[in-house]
Amino acid sequence: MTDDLFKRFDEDGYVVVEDAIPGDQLARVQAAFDRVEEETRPAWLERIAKDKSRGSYGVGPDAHVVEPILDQDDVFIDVMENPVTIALAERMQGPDMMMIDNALHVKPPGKVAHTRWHKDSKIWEHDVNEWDASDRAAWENMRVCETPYHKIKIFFFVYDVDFDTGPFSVVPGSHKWDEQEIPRYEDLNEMPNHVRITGPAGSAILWNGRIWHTAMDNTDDKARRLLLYNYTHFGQKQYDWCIPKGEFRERLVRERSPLCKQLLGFERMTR
Ligand SMILES: O=C(O)CCC(=O)C(=O)O
Repeated sequence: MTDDLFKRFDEDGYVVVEDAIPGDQLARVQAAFDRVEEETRPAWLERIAKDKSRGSYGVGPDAHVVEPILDQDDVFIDVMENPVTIALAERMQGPDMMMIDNALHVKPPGKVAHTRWHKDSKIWEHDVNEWDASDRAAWENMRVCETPYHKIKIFFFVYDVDFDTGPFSVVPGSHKWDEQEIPRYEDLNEMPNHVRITGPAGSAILWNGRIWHTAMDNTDDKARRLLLYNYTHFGQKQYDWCIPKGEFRERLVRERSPLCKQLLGFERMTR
């Protein structure tokens, strides 16, 4: 079962895991998400009244985005180190995973896609020669694919995402294609062989950052609500605004697990 999942992840460049967030935690995630969405909505509305441009993760008239999210509630840190998704991701990425950014993402009903078909990275693989001997040995013990991934993004469905809810969509297998240019389509649905990724609340999508992807128009009568986490390798660039600082950082250093501190980019955990 798991072997099949890793094979699909490697060949298709993405995989969906249902129930990644267990039921009791999902209720806490939803409560925290709803609160943050409510509290930040006035500022988002003010922004889009003045400025129609799109920023990071498509923030703008078609998407309400809050980043970073970790300092808004500790449950968002728990999701960053979700044991199910991290255990899967590190067997494709290696022992030195680190989070580089995170966001809360609301795509209100009736809004058009906040992005076009694109890929996030130029490369799909991590060069094992960039690791020291102990990381290379750890990789040999954990790996389930030939070549470690450079970047894995993990999106969590906070509420159900259906075909019409502007789902995150991909072209399976495109993460390994040589083409540098992605064809432009006015109608995003014209992309051949694309897949709209749907699922119930609590599901997670793990995907290689080089896969061709987009969001679709939200033609549903409900919002799409996701938590987004982006992981590369320890020591690589993190977005400064996503690095916890000051007293928040000190508390995390005192309270959180070695894995969490590695994912935050503070220090490598020992294995
Ligand atoms: O919101 C979406 O579904 C698209 C996300 C995206 O384009 C990205 O993470 O690079």
